[in-house]
Amino acid sequence: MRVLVATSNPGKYREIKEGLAPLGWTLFSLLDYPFKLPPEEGATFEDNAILKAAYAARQSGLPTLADDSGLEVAALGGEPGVYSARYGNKTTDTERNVYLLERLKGIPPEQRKAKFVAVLAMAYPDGYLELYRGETEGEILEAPRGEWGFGYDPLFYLPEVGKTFAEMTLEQKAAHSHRGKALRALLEAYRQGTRRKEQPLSE
Ligand code: ITT
Repeated sequence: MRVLVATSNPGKYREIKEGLAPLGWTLFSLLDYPFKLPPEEGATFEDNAILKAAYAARQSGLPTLADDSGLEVAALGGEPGVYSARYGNKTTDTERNVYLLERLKGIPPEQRKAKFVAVLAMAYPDGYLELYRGETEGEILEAPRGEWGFGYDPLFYLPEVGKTFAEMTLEQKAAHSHRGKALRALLEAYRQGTRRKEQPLSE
């Protein structure tokens, strides 16, 4: 199957490409279909994932996978959530990490629980779509650790592994991450033939 992976985030694209490899699909990216994704106006990860996948499927005429994801920090009432990519109106990952650390200043380690969420939407040009969700719980450190990954990875610590996502290899991150879990749910659905066709898209 020929599938468009509609993300402008290279870190996400790399992880999705690795995760989908066992299916043997021919993947295309927004470099092959250079249009801009629509503004993310939804209130939930699901809404935004659908928005991106449905739009890109219509534009490209290909089955299209989009990912909407983010970090929910309990002590900040779930911030930055769906605003993770533009938290504090900052433009780079490093600035957003500094901003997050400022917001959590003075909050002790035991109150720095956080959750990463990823929702994958697979939209077909004929108007059907599927949703897959993955979540991973961890803690926000007081200073960044590690060089790999992207986004908030250097601050997101998994106590059971003793590493941040940025200290893990691509394979190790995939084994634990929100995106890895959502991708495995998709993989299983396609392998077992239990794909859920959720709902027709509205025009
Ligand atoms: P696309 O919409 O083009 O896919 P984006 O980066 O704008 O790219 P989102 O709107 O879904 O995507 O924002 C997700 C943000 O959440 C992302 O920019 C990171 O800051 C953060 N994020 C999501 N998954 C992450 C991960 O695995 N590691 C670190 N940060 C992550």
